[in-house]
Parts: sequence; C-alpha cells; structure tokens
Amino acid sequence: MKTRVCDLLGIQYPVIQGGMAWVSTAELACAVSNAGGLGIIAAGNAPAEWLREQIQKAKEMTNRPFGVNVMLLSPFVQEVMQVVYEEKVPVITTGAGNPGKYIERLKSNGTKVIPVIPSVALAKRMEKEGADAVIAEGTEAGGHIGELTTMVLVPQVVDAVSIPVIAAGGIADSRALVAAIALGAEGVQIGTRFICSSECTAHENYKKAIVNAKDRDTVVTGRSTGHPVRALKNKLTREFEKKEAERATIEELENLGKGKLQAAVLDGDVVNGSVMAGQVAGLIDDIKPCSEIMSDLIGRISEVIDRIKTIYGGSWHG
Ligand code: TUI
Repeated sequence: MKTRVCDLLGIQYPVIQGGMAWVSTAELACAVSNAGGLGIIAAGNAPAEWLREQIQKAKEMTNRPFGVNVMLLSPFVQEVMQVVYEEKVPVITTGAGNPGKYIERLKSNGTKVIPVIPSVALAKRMEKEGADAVIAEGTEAGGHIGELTTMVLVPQVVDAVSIPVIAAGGIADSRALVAAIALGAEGVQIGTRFICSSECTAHENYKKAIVNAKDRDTVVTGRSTGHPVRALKNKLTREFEKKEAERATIEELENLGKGKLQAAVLDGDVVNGSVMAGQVAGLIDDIKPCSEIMSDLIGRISEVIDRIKTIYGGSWHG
C-alpha cells in the first residue's frame, strides 16, 4: 500500500486524518501518526496560541510527521498561518476556502500544502498555484461540504490534475478505501471514523451519538447561508431548518450556530449542540484505538480485492 502520498508525506499508509475543529487535537493526531497515517491538528476557529501549544504537545508525543488543518474562514487565519510558519509544520491541509495566497511562503519554508477542494476548477487552480496534492471531498463528508459526491468528484479531479488526489467523504473502511483507489485516488482522508477512537478527546456523548446513528441520521443545514454543514439530526438542526424555512437572515442563522460545535464536542451537548459527522456515521458501530482502526483498514484490503477477483476472475466472459 504505497503511493505518491506516502512518499510526499513520509508516512507508511496513505491515510490522512480529517481536520475536525475541536475534535482533532494533538492526542488524536499523534495516535493516527503513530499508527502509520498522517495525524492532523485542526486549528478551527481557535486562537493561534492554542494551536502552538497543540503543536508543541504533538512534537513531544510522536516522532512521526503530523499536520495542521487551517480553516480559512477562521478570524485568526493570519496568526494561525504565522504559527504554522514559525513551528515549521511539515504539512497543512486547508478547508472552507482558497489558500492560494499562502502557498508560496509556506512551501519556501518546507511545508507541504494540501487543500481540500469541492470542484475540478478549484483543483486545477490549486495545482497551478503550487499545491502538493489535493483532497477531493465529497458531499457525504461531515461539517462544511460541497455539492458533488465522492464517487463523481474524485475521478473528474484525477483526470484534471497531475498531482496526487486524496479522496474524502464517506470513507470509513477498507471497502471504501479500495473504491477510492479504483477511482484513481492515491490516498484517503478519514474523519468520522477517527472521532470514534479511544484516543479522540471529543466527549463520549459525541462518539456514542455517531455509534448510534443510522444511515439517514445526518442532515445538511445552512444551504441558504452559502455555508452548508452536515451534522447528525437533533433539536438544533430542526431549529435551524425551521428558521431557514422562515427565511431568517444570515446573521440570525449564524448566531444560532455560534459555539454549537464546541458545545457538542467539549460539553457533550448532543441535543442543542452541532454534532458534525459524515453520512458514513451509520456504518460505525464501535469505539476502538486508532491502531485497530488502521489495522482493519489496511489488513482487510486483501479481503476486498479477493472478492473482486472472485467476481472478475481476471477475465470476463460475460
Ligand atoms: O472545511 C471543511 N469542513 C468544515 S469547516 C467547518 S467550520 C465551519 N462551520 C460553519 C460554517 C463554515 C465553516 C466545519 N467543517 N471541509 C473542507 C471543505 N472545504 N469543504 C468544502 C470546502 C471548500 C469550499 C469552498 C473549499 C474551497 C472552497 O472554495 C471556495 C473559493 O473560495 O473558491
């Protein structure tokens, strides 16, 4: 299981942990990196000094590479980029915007830049502006999402760029990993599955809500604000839907969402908080160490390929 993504990032398996605000702390990032993937600390909306502490903690907890996710809508984005620069973080992923103006300075400092992109146009633009790889994230993902599904987005991005493409959205087991490879991806980004890990510092209520979720238990709210977000259905998403139907102003809707992810992740308020999770939540039914998540992901690839071989048999006689 070796691709250009492994060489680019100096990792054993081409598995990148999603950058999830409040969830992706140094603890989770180091557990994923120590399991052979690329752990990510998410800056989210947090102040730059919080990020610096997390990076320094991570440097003590692992000798392996790890990265930082920069959420480009953060009010602290400039300061966060400065911390990434000063701490010489080996790789960043970005979300919720175009990181173009930061790429040159980061790269000259030795940081690999991997933007999350929801479209072919942005993927091409990022390649032109020097991105090292792109993460093509489908609408199955949790949190802030684009329009296209992973199944349609990934192969179109693969055809449009020469840099490695990492598939994201709806990936939680080796079946989806093999499918992503079949679509031309050279790696996967996994978020929701890693929330349900023993090392993840998110509140137990958050993890249990995902474990209990069924196939249709996520919903997308915020389409009217231009920032659609996928989360588990609860009292908050119902209130949000009601307000959107009543054509509430963007400001009103933004106020309703304020602090709600933090309430769910840190305080365990899964009723009034925002329990962001991908559609794949319905497939996750346990909480286990990142090392086991990773060994399942990689170890069961051969089972999937054997099944394909049984069906296909190396030749097709129709
Ligand atoms: O960023 C994410 N997921 C997130 S960010 C987040 S915090 C937040 N909460 C409420 C509203 C907005 C943000 C929670 N989850 N995933 C990566 C991602 N990036 N998904 C979609 C995009 C994206 C969208 C538009 C990337 C680039 C883009 O470009 C627009 C442009 O500027 O050209």
